[in-house]
Amino acid sequence: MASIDIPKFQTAAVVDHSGANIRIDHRKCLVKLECSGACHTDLHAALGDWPGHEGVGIIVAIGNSTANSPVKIGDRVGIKWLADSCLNCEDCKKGREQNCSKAKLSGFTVDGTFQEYVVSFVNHVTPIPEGIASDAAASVLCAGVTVYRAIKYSQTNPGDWIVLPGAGGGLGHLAIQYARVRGLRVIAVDTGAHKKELCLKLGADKWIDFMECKDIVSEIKSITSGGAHSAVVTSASASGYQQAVDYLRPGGTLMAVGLPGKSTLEASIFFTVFKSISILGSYVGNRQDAVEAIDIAARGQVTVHFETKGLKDLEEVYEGMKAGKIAGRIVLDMSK
Ligand code: 8ID
Ligand code: ZN
Repeated sequence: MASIDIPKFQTAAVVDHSGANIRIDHRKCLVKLECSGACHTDLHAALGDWPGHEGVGIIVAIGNSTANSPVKIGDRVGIKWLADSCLNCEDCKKGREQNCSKAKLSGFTVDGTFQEYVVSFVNHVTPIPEGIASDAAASVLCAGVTVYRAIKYSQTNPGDWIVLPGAGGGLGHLAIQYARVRGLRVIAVDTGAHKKELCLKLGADKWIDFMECKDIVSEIKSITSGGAHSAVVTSASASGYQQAVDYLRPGGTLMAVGLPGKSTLEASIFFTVFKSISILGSYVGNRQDAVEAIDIAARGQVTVHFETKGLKDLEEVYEGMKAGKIAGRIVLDMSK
């Protein structure tokens, strides 16, 4: 294994690392993390020892047998939820690497990015282009990739209306911007003055406060003259899904992204059929989605709105997330 400057001990969230020698074999690399975004999925999942899946850092060691590695020591790379996949199964070959039955998931089935060093996989780390700072890139790796892909497959065309329940959150505030890049008109749905200001600043055409608006369906139908073309739901609660089929126009698409774990999707079967509605699920993204999402951000067309905290502040970040107080994202600085 080739390597540079690897200390014996490191700081990690949740549990202390024993400082054992790190073995890096075939297909793996060791990344010294600079920062990591905190995603609501980390809170939903909160059982992994080292959660975190929006990391950016520098490769400091690489397995010996990776002569054909697409990355090298010194490269700046991103670590996403999908840490690795087999690349040979039907799902991988069809470009749904995230559905690979051998997929390894950062912070869930393999250690994640809330630590100083993480072992990752040379074929799946995302090269970070120049022109974007590491802290600004971090949340593109999950929040950005996820909404970029969901919007890409939302069956919308420039000028169409897209509704974004959860628009003021980590995923949602990036969804507003990726939707604008595709020429869509955006109705942002979330709550509170702070999120309203953020959504409108980022280019939402209309704002609806779901706590204040008495009739979201008529409001959306009136704004869009008959219904929205698509809804990409990134709310962390089931309530964000409730009226979506009702406010979509015929032929509209509901993209399910937010993951309130145990909830079921309530939709009128009659109107889903009668209005020819498509209901689709969208789960993170593949390697190419990650490259495309990060390139758009590096060109300055999408900007993560974030506040920086230290790794030690993780508990407080989770509290803020539970209370719905975080507009945009929190990015953890691994050196703090
Ligand atoms: O691959 C995926 N599908 C994927 C990837 C990453 C994250 C899915 N997720 C899931 C997360 O697990 C979580 O369930 O997407 C959801 C949103 O993640 P996030 O953006 O990281 O969470 P956040 O920053 O807390 O934002 C959620 C927003 O939803 C709003 C909240 O106010 C918050 O701004 N919201 C809620 I809760 N209920 C709402 C409602 N009824 C609502 N907005 C509109 N209407
Ligand atoms: Zn995530």
